[in-house]
Amino acid sequence: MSNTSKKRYTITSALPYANGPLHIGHLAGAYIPGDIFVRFLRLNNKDVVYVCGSDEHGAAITIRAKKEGITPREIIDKYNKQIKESFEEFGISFDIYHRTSEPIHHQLSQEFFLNLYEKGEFVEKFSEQYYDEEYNQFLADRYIVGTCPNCKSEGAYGDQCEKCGTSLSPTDLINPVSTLSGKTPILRKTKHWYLPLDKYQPWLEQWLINEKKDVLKSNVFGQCQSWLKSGLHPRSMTRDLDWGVDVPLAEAEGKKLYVWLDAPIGYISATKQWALDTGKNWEDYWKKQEDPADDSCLIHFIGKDNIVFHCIIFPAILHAHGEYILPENVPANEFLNLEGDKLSTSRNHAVWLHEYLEEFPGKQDELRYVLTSILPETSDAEFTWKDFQARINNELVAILGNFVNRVMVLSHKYFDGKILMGSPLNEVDTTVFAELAKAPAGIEASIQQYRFREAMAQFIQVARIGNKYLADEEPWKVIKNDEERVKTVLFVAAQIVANLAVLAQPFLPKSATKLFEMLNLPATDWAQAGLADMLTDGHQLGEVQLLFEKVTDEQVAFQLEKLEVSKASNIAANAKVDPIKENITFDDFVKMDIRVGTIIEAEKVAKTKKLLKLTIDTGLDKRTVVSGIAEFFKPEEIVGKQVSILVNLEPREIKGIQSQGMILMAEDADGRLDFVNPNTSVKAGSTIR
Ligand code: B3M
Ligand code: ZN
Repeated sequence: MSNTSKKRYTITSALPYANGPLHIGHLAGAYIPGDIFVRFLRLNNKDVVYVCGSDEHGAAITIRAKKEGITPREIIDKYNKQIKESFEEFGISFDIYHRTSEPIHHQLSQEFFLNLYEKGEFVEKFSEQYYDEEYNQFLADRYIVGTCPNCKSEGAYGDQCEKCGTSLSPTDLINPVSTLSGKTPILRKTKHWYLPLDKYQPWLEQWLINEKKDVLKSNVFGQCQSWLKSGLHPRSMTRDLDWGVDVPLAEAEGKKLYVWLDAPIGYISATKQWALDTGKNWEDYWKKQEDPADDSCLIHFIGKDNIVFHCIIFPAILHAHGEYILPENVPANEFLNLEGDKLSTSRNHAVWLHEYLEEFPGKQDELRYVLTSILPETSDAEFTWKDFQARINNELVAILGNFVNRVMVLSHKYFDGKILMGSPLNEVDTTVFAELAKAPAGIEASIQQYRFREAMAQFIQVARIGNKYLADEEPWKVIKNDEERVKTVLFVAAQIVANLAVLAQPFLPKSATKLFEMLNLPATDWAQAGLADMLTDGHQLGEVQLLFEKVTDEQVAFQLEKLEVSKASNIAANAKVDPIKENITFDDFVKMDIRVGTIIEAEKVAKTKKLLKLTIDTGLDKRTVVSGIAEFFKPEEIVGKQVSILVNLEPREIKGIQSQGMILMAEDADGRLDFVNPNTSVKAGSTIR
């Protein structure tokens, strides 16, 4: 049975952490694919619920709150709102966008935990965990960083090294440091409840390797296989944290559920809330039915970093519970890179959706188009602004937009916007109709295999057929001597436009709506696609609307500049500053005699790169100082400049020259030097203190 022939569907896209805005990598990972799939199902009149929501627990939230100096509650409220708006803007058509901070979710997560607890599924274990004595807190997951034992890179988190992808425990880290206090933590005993993944390993192998081998995408299957190969270990389902869902046990006071236990349950609680709101039965979408053929088809759209949680841990939880269906598929995408570099929130190397919406107002479909065309379906992919421009200008504008516009404009010009059947169809026309009839099945097959890039390419191919048809038939020339033929050409061309409207719906929802408006046709379902008579003889078209506009070179340059600016400010922010030196007494300080002097001569010291020989009028005398500033200043530039000079430094010989004193310079982390001089001209010899 194909994955789109089931009766009922439960479709999820990963719950984004409400700890920051969304960028194009999010859209390309889990949301555009999910949305295309769901829109396709709905167009085929399937019973589907598409759920998502904010993931509002875990260290991701509390650490962000600390960084912004506000409470976790303020963080999740702020970002939940922003994320939700971005999804709405881009037409990601969730039936509900929920939040894991909602009571209904806390309750369901606790029920799940208790269900497993009462069945004796958890293994209870005391262990030594890192503890920050200054903050009185255990350090789970992202609260601790250190050197990765695998790749030796610094800054690996307590749960994962982002450099090499290895999954870690805090105690694996070399030189662990608390991200709260920056200090080395101590070990302290604590009790936790572990999910015995090792116990479920045989079952997981049977399910994943035997049943799902030909169902999962190869990148997903490969990851599962390697997890299973290296052997599963018990994983703690509780944490010593003060933010999250309370562990519902008296002896676990102050402990919270592991965020990766509660977050996927968020899919279920979201469905529950949606069912309450719409009068549906949530269990139809999540629980095993009497007849397994009636089970809902559960599909998780995610990014590759979430594969283990959706293919191994959550299924193990659902299996241990027993009443729930398992995912039919987990079509995870790989990562999207940006201009040759990883997308990064912390380095601000990203295209943020809320900024895109401001800078490209009304251009949501354009981004959907480009991202769908480059989705990282089987390997990492790359977004560049040049490519963005090229795809929009050369494909959306030049092919799709241009074709539709010509059909609309010519029909209005020649026949007042009426679609008329003129002379009988000829062979060219019937060939075009035959091609049109084939298109939906091809697109459908690609969507069923989660090959959305391919599906999109086939969609734009239909517009190509239309463009070529018009170019070959040249109605603007034929009109001079054969009006009846022109009627037919535009009749055929308008049927192609109508097909494009139907086929555009899963991919480009805003444009599809515009197309239907232009055609003066109600939106139709997928079954209409491929038909040659969507518009009847005499049909009146609507007004011409602009579908797409070209992206200008200036817009591209602006975006590239923005990325450069954040790169530069990162370099500045990452630059190390020297640590503060040991305290000195006031007496130490006043021992230094610093004056304002004026450079009256400057020349390079022969055979050196860095040294300048300066003659300085100190107000007391004229003296020679050798200074290492030649890489930054030319002698002629600095004559006449006022400087601060330490005049009572013991004279030193440098390259055979007696240097009497030292001029004070500011030096940044990259070793760049600049003068420390008075703001206005002051008398030489003035004391600096
Ligand atoms: N919030 C991780 C992420 O955003 C996590 C997904 C949860 S899905 C249940 O990558
Ligand atoms: Zn590593």
